[in-house]
Amino acid sequence: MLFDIITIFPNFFDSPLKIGVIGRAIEAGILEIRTVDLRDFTTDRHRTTDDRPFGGGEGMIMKPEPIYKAINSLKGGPQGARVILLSPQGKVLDQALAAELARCQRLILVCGRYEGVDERIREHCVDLELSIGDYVLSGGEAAALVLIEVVSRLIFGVLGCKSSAERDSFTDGLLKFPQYTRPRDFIGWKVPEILLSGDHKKVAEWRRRQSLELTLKRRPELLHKAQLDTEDLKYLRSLGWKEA
Ligand code: 4G3
Repeated sequence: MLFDIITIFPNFFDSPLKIGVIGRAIEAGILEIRTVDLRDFTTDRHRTTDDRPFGGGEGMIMKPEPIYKAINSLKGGPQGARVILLSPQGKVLDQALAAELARCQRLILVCGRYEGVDERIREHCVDLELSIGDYVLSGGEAAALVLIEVVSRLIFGVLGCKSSAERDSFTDGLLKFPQYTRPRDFIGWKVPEILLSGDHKKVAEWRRRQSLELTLKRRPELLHKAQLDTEDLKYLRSLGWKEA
C-alpha cells in the first residue's frame, strides 16, 4: 500500500515511520510512504501556502493552487487512489472506516494548517474528509500519522501475527477485557482467581462479560453497533442495559 502525504512539514514524518511495526513493513516492501513538500508547488519568492480569508476575519487559509498542483502531480500510478483531507470537519475515523481504507491501493493524505483549506479544494479534489476525533490540532500532520498507523496494521503482513489485529479492542465492537501477567500477587494486588483456574471455557466467559460490562459503563453507544449474541444480550439486560 502506498501513502502520499502532502504537507508543509515533510520532516514531521521522518522518525515516527522508521520505528516498530511500520518501519519493518516499509523495509519489507509491504508499505511505501512518500512525502510531498507543498512548498515545491508554490510560485512566489516566499513560497506562500496561505492567505487571508475573503469576507474578513481572523486567521489564514491554505491557498488552493499549491494543493491542487501537488495532488495533480500524483495522478497516475496505482488505480483507485483516494484523496483524503484530515480536518476537524471530517467524518470521524473508526475501526470500520479504517478497514475500508485498508483495501485501497493508494491513499493521498492532505495535511492542512492554519484555520483551514480553501473550500474549492474540498469540493473538487477531495474524495473523503476525515477527522481522527473531536478536537483541534495545529495541523493535519499528527492526524495523518494516526491514520497511517490505524490503516497499516490492518494490511496483511504488517503485524507479525495476523490474528493480533483480530483480537484487538473494537474488532467486535467492544472494549477489551482486563489482562494480567506475572506475578500472581504483586505487593498484595492479586490476579482474579478465575484466570488461574485453567478452565478455558470459564475464562472466555469471564472475559466476554468483562468486555460487555466495561463497554456498558464507559462507551454504551458502542453496544448498538457491536456483534452481540443472545447470551451477551441476556447479560447486558441483567446489568440494566436498555436497548434504544
Ligand atoms: C484542515 C485534523 C486542517 C482544516 C486537522 C484544520 C484536527 C484534526 C486543519 C482545518 C486539524 C482532526 C488542521 N485538527 N481532529 N487541524 O482530525 O480547519
